[in-house]
Amino acid sequence: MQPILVLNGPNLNLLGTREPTIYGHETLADVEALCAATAKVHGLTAECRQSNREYELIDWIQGARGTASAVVINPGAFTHTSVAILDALSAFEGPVIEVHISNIHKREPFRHHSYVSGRADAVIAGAGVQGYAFAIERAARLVKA
Ligand code: DHK
Repeated sequence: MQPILVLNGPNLNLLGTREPTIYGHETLADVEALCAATAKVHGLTAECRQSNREYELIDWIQGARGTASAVVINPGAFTHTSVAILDALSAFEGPVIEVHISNIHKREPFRHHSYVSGRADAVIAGAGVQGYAFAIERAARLVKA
Protein backbone atom coordinates (compact mmCIF):
# COMPACT_ATOMS: atom_id res chain seq x y z
CA MET A 1 0.00 0.00 0.00
CA GLN A 2 1.29 3.47 -0.87
CA PRO A 3 2.01 5.86 2.05
CA ILE A 4 -0.44 8.40 3.41
CA LEU A 5 0.98 11.85 2.69
CA VAL A 6 0.61 14.15 5.72
CA LEU A 7 1.08 17.84 4.89
CA ASN A 8 1.29 20.75 7.30
CA GLY A 9 1.23 24.32 6.06
CA PRO A 10 2.58 27.65 7.26
CA ASN A 11 3.55 28.27 10.87
CA LEU A 12 2.85 24.69 11.91
CA ASN A 13 6.63 24.23 12.24
CA LEU A 14 6.21 26.40 15.36
CA LEU A 15 3.83 23.98 17.09
CA GLY A 16 4.59 23.70 20.78
CA THR A 17 5.69 27.31 21.14
CA ARG A 18 3.13 29.04 18.92
CA GLU A 19 0.05 30.32 20.82
CA PRO A 20 -0.10 27.18 23.00
CA THR A 21 -3.50 28.13 24.42
CA ILE A 22 -4.87 27.63 20.88
CA TYR A 23 -2.54 25.03 19.36
CA GLY A 24 -1.35 23.14 22.46
CA HIS A 25 2.11 22.15 23.66
CA GLU A 26 2.86 19.26 21.30
CA THR A 27 5.49 19.90 18.65
CA LEU A 28 5.41 19.12 14.94
CA ALA A 29 7.74 16.20 15.68
CA ASP A 30 5.14 14.90 18.16
CA VAL A 31 2.41 15.23 15.50
CA GLU A 32 4.52 13.39 12.93
CA ALA A 33 5.30 10.60 15.41
CA LEU A 34 1.56 10.29 16.18
CA CYS A 35 0.76 10.04 12.46
CA ALA A 36 3.44 7.38 11.92
CA ALA A 37 2.26 5.35 14.94
CA THR A 38 -1.41 5.57 13.92
CA ALA A 39 -0.64 4.55 10.34
CA LYS A 40 1.44 1.61 11.61
CA VAL A 41 -1.51 0.29 13.63
CA HIS A 42 -3.33 -0.02 10.30
CA GLY A 43 -0.37 -1.58 8.50
CA LEU A 44 0.30 1.67 6.65
CA THR A 45 3.02 4.32 6.59
CA ALA A 46 2.79 8.10 6.85
CA GLU A 47 5.09 10.41 4.95
CA CYS A 48 5.06 13.78 6.75
CA ARG A 49 6.13 17.15 5.35
CA GLN A 50 5.73 20.79 6.38
CA SER A 51 6.23 23.97 4.41
CA ASN A 52 5.59 27.68 4.81
CA ARG A 53 5.47 27.98 0.99
CA GLU A 54 2.24 27.54 -0.96
CA TYR A 55 3.99 26.38 -4.15
CA GLU A 56 5.84 23.65 -2.26
CA LEU A 57 2.60 22.25 -0.82
CA ILE A 58 1.09 22.32 -4.32
CA ASP A 59 4.12 20.50 -5.77
CA TRP A 60 3.84 17.82 -3.07
CA ILE A 61 0.09 17.37 -3.67
CA GLN A 62 0.76 17.00 -7.40
CA GLY A 63 3.48 14.47 -6.57
CA ALA A 64 0.96 12.45 -4.55
CA ARG A 65 -0.86 11.51 -7.77
CA GLY A 66 -0.10 7.83 -8.25
CA THR A 67 2.35 7.70 -5.33
CA ALA A 68 0.24 8.25 -2.17
CA SER A 69 -2.86 6.37 -1.05
CA ALA A 70 -4.40 9.40 0.71
CA VAL A 71 -3.60 12.98 1.68
CA VAL A 72 -4.06 14.33 5.21
CA ILE A 73 -3.59 18.09 5.18
CA ASN A 74 -3.61 20.97 7.61
CA PRO A 75 -3.12 23.86 5.20
CA GLY A 76 -2.77 26.43 8.02
CA ALA A 77 -3.79 29.89 6.87
CA PHE A 78 -3.84 28.72 3.22
CA THR A 79 -7.09 26.97 4.20
CA HIS A 80 -8.82 30.34 3.97
CA THR A 81 -7.06 31.76 0.91
CA SER A 82 -5.85 29.11 -1.51
CA VAL A 83 -7.86 28.13 -4.56
CA ALA A 84 -4.56 26.75 -5.91
CA ILE A 85 -4.31 24.18 -3.10
CA LEU A 86 -7.99 23.27 -3.65
CA ASP A 87 -7.28 22.75 -7.36
CA ALA A 88 -4.23 20.59 -6.65
CA LEU A 89 -6.23 18.43 -4.22
CA SER A 90 -9.02 18.13 -6.78
CA ALA A 91 -6.52 16.57 -9.19
CA PHE A 92 -5.60 13.91 -6.60
CA GLU A 93 -7.60 10.70 -7.01
CA GLY A 94 -7.54 9.33 -3.43
CA PRO A 95 -9.13 10.33 -0.11
CA VAL A 96 -8.35 13.79 1.28
CA ILE A 97 -8.78 14.52 4.98
CA GLU A 98 -8.59 18.13 6.20
CA VAL A 99 -7.36 18.75 9.75
CA HIS A 100 -7.39 21.83 11.96
CA ILE A 101 -6.04 21.69 15.47
CA SER A 102 -8.34 24.46 16.63
CA ASN A 103 -12.07 24.77 16.02
CA ILE A 104 -11.92 27.30 13.19
CA HIS A 105 -15.68 27.90 13.49
CA LYS A 106 -15.28 29.17 17.04
CA ARG A 107 -12.63 31.71 16.02
CA GLU A 108 -12.48 34.90 13.92
CA PRO A 109 -15.00 35.02 11.02
CA PHE A 110 -12.20 35.00 8.40
CA ARG A 111 -11.29 31.47 9.57
CA HIS A 112 -14.81 30.10 9.09
CA HIS A 113 -14.47 29.50 5.36
CA SER A 114 -12.23 26.76 3.98
CA TYR A 115 -11.53 26.39 0.27
CA VAL A 116 -10.08 22.94 0.96
CA SER A 117 -13.38 21.68 2.40
CA GLY A 118 -14.75 21.85 -1.17
CA ARG A 119 -12.62 18.77 -1.90
CA ALA A 120 -12.09 17.10 1.49
CA ASP A 121 -13.80 13.78 2.18
CA ALA A 122 -13.73 14.55 5.91
CA VAL A 123 -12.94 17.64 7.98
CA ILE A 124 -11.67 17.42 11.56
CA ALA A 125 -11.41 20.62 13.60
CA GLY A 126 -11.04 21.40 17.27
CA ALA A 127 -9.74 18.00 18.42
CA GLY A 128 -6.23 19.31 19.05
CA VAL A 129 -3.39 17.27 17.62
CA GLN A 130 -5.48 14.14 18.24
CA GLY A 131 -7.30 15.25 15.08
CA TYR A 132 -4.33 13.96 13.05
CA ALA A 133 -4.83 10.49 14.54
CA PHE A 134 -8.54 10.65 13.66
CA ALA A 135 -7.59 11.74 10.15
CA ILE A 136 -5.17 8.85 9.66
CA GLU A 137 -7.82 6.43 11.02
CA ARG A 138 -10.35 7.74 8.51
CA ALA A 139 -7.85 7.71 5.64
CA ALA A 140 -6.93 4.09 6.48
CA ARG A 141 -10.60 3.10 6.46
CA LEU A 142 -11.19 4.79 3.10
CA VAL A 143 -8.09 3.40 1.35
CA LYS A 144 -8.96 -0.14 2.46
CA ALA A 145 -12.63 0.16 1.41
C1 DHK B 1 -3.85 26.50 11.73
C2 DHK B 1 -3.50 27.75 11.31
O1 DHK B 1 -2.24 28.08 11.12
C3 DHK B 1 -4.53 28.78 11.10
O2 DHK B 1 -4.16 29.71 10.10
C4 DHK B 1 -5.90 28.22 10.81
C5 DHK B 1 -5.25 26.03 11.79
C6 DHK B 1 -6.26 27.16 11.84
C7 DHK B 1 -5.43 24.99 12.88
O3 DHK B 1 -6.33 25.12 13.73
O4 DHK B 1 -4.70 24.00 12.86
O5 DHK B 1 -6.86 29.25 10.79
